[in-house]
Amino acid sequence: MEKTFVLVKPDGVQRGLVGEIIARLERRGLRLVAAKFMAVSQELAETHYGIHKERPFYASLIEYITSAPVMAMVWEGPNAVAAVRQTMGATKPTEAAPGSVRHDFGLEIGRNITHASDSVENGQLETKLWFKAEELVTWQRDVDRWIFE
Ligand code: IDP
Ligand code: MG
Repeated sequence: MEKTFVLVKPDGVQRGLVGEIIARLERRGLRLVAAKFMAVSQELAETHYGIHKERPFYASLIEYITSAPVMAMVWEGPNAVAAVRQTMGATKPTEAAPGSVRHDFGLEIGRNITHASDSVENGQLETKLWFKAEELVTWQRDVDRWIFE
């Protein structure tokens, strides 16, 4: 089953949106695999956002993601990567589709509430970076056959 890595970023946690975001992913039919409420170290932040190291917003991005706790999660389902990116919406809240998390709760790109992996490969890499293998739960939901074809 395809897996993807999701973060409720510090602004989402501070604004009390953890439950709202989990509810949206559950309602979509995705299945929770792992979750961890945690502070983000400088080192973890820099590894996670290593790809953006040369970008002008890198320093503020690291400051943002380490500024308060985050809710780190892994979700799975058919096309989980694309489905979660769609539920979160485009990076820039003013370009995010109405009904998406970033549209419904956000205004600024630097306060866009969530992170979600952008490919299956990055989903695997990010899951490995944030979670130990034994923290991932393999399970069946009774409703799975009504959601997964
Ligand atoms: P994504 O989170 O939708 O995958 P990325 O392009 O991978 O977007 O950028 C990672 C994060 O960096 C964004 O979610 C956002 O928080 C921040 N970011 C991206 N571009 C900018 C910018 O131009 N200014 C400030 N922050 C930015
Ligand atoms: Mg990204």
